[in-house]
Amino acid sequence: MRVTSMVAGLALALAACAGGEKADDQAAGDQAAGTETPAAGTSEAPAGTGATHDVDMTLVDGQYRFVPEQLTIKSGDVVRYHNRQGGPHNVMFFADSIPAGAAAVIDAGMDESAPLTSQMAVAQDEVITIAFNGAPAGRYHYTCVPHQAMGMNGNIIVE
Ligand SMILES: [Cu+2]
Repeated sequence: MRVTSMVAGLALALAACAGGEKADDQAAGDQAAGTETPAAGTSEAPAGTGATHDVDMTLVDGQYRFVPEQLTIKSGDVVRYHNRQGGPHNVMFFADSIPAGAAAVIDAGMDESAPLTSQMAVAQDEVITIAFNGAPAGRYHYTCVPHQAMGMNGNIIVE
């Protein structure tokens, strides 16, 4: 945990340096990282080492919501988000509302469209799978981008 935080801090410092020195290099670096991400996650659902949990993405009585809205899991568990009603939906974690070191875990455990942001679940019953392998304990606050303004938010608590 402590080492992970230090590494994350170092990465941030390096990123800041690169941005300050040469915009072209940073853009190239970002592009390279972007091509690596799908390869690391692959298009297959990431495998977890623990239990599997299910969360429904729904529209009930005019309210867009994740059900359950809060879910407690263990590091290594997998959460499957089902597009039940009112889609398309997705899952986007707030960078400032997840534990230190969690961003790398999410990046590795989810098929992303952008950092900390899942692909969009468009088809009925389409599933977004997130593996929390090596996830640090704490609260992971997230939203559904299309319905963020409507308060479609949720929390994963990693024990
Ligand atoms: Cu939604």
